[in-house]
Amino acid sequence: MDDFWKDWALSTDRGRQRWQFKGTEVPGDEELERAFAAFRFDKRKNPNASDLILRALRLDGKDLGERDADTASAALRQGMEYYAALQLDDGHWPGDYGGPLFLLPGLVTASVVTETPLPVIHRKLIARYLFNHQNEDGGWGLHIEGRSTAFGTVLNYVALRFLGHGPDHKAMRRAQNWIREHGGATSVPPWGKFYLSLLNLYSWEGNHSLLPELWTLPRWLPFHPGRHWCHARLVYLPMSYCYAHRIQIPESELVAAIREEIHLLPYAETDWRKSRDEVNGLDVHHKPHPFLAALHFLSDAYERNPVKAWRGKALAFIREYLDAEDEQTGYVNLGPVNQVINSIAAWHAHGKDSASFRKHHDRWFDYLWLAEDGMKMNGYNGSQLWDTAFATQAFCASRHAPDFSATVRRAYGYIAETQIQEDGGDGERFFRHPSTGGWPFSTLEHSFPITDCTAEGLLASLAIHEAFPEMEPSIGPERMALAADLILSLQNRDGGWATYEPTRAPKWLEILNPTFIFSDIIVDHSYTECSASCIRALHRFHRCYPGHQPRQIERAIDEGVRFLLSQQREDGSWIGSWGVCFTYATWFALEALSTQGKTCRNSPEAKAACDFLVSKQKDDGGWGESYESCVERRYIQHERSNAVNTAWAALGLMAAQSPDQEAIDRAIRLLIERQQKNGDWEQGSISGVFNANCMITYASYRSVFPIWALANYDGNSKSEIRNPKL
Ligand code: LAN
Repeated sequence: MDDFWKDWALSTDRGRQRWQFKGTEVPGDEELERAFAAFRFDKRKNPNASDLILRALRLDGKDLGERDADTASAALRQGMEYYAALQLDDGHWPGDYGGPLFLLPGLVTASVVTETPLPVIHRKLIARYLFNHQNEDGGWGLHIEGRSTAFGTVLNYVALRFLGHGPDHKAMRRAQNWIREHGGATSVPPWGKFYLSLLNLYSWEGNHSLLPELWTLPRWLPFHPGRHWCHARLVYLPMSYCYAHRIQIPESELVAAIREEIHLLPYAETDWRKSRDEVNGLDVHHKPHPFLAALHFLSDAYERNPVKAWRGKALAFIREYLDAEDEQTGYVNLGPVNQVINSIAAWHAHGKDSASFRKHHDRWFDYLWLAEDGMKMNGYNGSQLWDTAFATQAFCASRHAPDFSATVRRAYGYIAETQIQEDGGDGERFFRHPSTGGWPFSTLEHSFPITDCTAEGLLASLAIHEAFPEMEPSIGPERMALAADLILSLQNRDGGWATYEPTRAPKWLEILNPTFIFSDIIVDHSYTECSASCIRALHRFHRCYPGHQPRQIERAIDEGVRFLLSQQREDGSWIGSWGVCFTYATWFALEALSTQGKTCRNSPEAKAACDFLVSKQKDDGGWGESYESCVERRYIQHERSNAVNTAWAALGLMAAQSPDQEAIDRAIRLLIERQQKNGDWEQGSISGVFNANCMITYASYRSVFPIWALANYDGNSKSEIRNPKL
C-alpha cells in the first residue's frame, strides 16, 4: 500500500467513525495522484466506488487465501471469512454510506458561513470526489448515478469555487457551460436557493417565506410542523431560523465573481420575486400541489410585515428546539442536512467560540467518508447498527456459524450497547416518541430509534440466542420486551409501521411538499419494508417469550399482515421505498408472510410474488434492478445483474418455498460464480434510496445479502451446485 494511505486510519469509538490523517505533511497533487492510482476509480465504468481504502487498510497483512469456491457451502464460508475480517473491534461493520451529491455543498456552505475552514487535506480530497463525480456533460446529478440537474451542478460548482478552484480550470469551465446552457442558477430548486442565499449568491427575496410562526400554532392542527416527518421538520427548523435572520456572508471579490459565473443576468437586475418559482425542468421530480402556491402567496404577503412579537416568540421556540435536538443527539443531529444547518444556527445564536458551535464542528467529521473516489459526505453518521444487525442474522443463519462465534460475540456487544435505554430530554415538548428499548440506525449517541432498526436489532439478538445458547445473553428478557413494546407503540392504525414515529398527519398533507426534488417527505406513513421487519420481529419475539403481551402481539401481527397484503401490486410485487426496489420490498414481504405460514404452497399472494420475481430473472440467473425502478415506480432492468438484487430475490423465493427450484439454483450459481477469489463480491449498481428520487450507497450489502442467501440455501437445499467457472 502507498505510504499516503498508511497515514490514514478510521478511528472508532462505540460506533463513531472518523477518518483521521496522521501524516504531518499534506501531499502535493502528484503524490496524491499516485496514491489514488492504486485504486482506479472511473465513473464511466461504475459510479459506485467499492470502499477499497477501508478494505485495503482492514485487510492489510491478513491472509484470506485466494481461491475460487467450488460449492455453495465453500462460497458461503469464504464470504463469511472475508466479511468477518472487516469487522471492527467494537463489533460493528463500517462502510461507505455516500451517494447523494447535495450534502458536501451544505458542509462547505457551513464552513464558509461560519468562517471555519476544513483542513487542507480534507479540502483536496473533497474536491477530488466532486471532480470524480462530474458527469460527462459537465454537470452533477442529485446522486452519483443520476443525470445532471441544476441543483447538483450549481451547488457543486459553487462548493468547488469556495474550496479554491478557479473558474478557468477545464472541468470548472465545463460546469459553468452546463449552468449557463441550462438557464443559470436562479433555476435551482428551493433547497438550492436556500444555500445560495446564505452564500450571498442569491437574494433572500428569491425564497418563499419559511414562516417560523407555524411552530407556535396549536398542536392539534393537522398540519402543525410537529406532525411532519422528523427529517422534514428538523431540516425546515434551522432553515427557517436562518431565513428569519437572513444570515448571509458579506460580499467579496469571490462572491462577485461567482455571481457572474452562475447567473445569466447581472445580479442587480435579477427579478428575485419571479425567481422564487423558477425551477429547472430537469430537477422536477415532484410537482408541488397548486394549493401550495396559495399558501406561499399568503405567507409571502405576511413576510413583508411580520408581527414582531409573534416572530420573536416563534424564534425563541425554534432556538429552544434546536438546542434540545443538539443535546439529545450529542450534536450528531438527525441527519447530514440539518447537522450543518444547525451548525450555522448555533454559530449565529451562540457565537463561534461557543461550546455549542464547537461541538457541532467536531461532528462534521463523523459524516465524512474516505474511499477511492475521494472524500464524501455520508447520508447519516453511518449505518452501523443496521449493517451489524443484518450481518449477524446472516451469520447466525449459516451452518458455519459456530466457527464465527468470536465475530458474533463482538457484534452482539455492539448491538447490546446500542439499544437505547432511556427517553431523552423533554420528549413531549419537542415532538419525540419514546425511545426506550429501541435501536437507532447508526450509533447510541444518535439516539433516534427507528421502527425497522428496532425490529432488526431485536431479530439479531434473538438469532444470537438461538444459534449460540451458551453465549451470555447481554440483552435479557426485560430489554427484549422493551423493544417489543416499543414496536407495538409505533404501529399505525392502518396496521403498518412508518419509519421513526407513528403517522401523525393525514396523507393529503403531502400537498405541503415544496421541495420539487423529493416525494413522500412530509408524512411518515406506513411502509412495506418497515412493516415487514416489525412483523418478523414480533413473531420471533412471541415465539421466544410467549408470555409477554400475547394478545396484543398476535393482533398487531394480524393487522400488519393485512397492511402488507393491501400494498401488494397487481403483478404480485411490492415496491420498495428504502432499497432498489421491487426485489427489495418483495423479499421483505415474503419473509414476513412466511412467518404466518403463507408460502407458495397455500397462499395465492406468495405465489403471485414468486411468479413476479421469476419473470424478472435474467438469462444469467441473476437479478439486476436499475435505481430508476424507484423513480418511475415500475420494474426497470439494469443491464448487468447485481449480487444484491439476486440475493434478495433468491431469499424471497426461498422464504416463500417456491417450487421453482431451478430459478433458485440458477441464482445461487450466479452468486458463486460472481464471488471474487478473496470472498468479496463486486460493487454493483446502487442499492439504497430515499424519498423516491435520491439514491444512497450500502457498501455492506454486497457481502451481507449473498452470504445470507447462500446460508439459507446451504442449510435447506438438497441440490449440490458447483461453480460453473471451475
Ligand atoms: C435513512 C436511512 C435508514 C432508513 C432505513 C432504516 C433503511 C429504512 O428502512 C427506513 C428509513 C431510513 C431510516 C432512512 C430515511 C431517510 C434517510 C434518513 C436515510 C435514507 C438516510 C438519509 C436519509 C435522509 C432523509 C437524508 C437527508 C435528506 C433529506 C431529504 C432530509
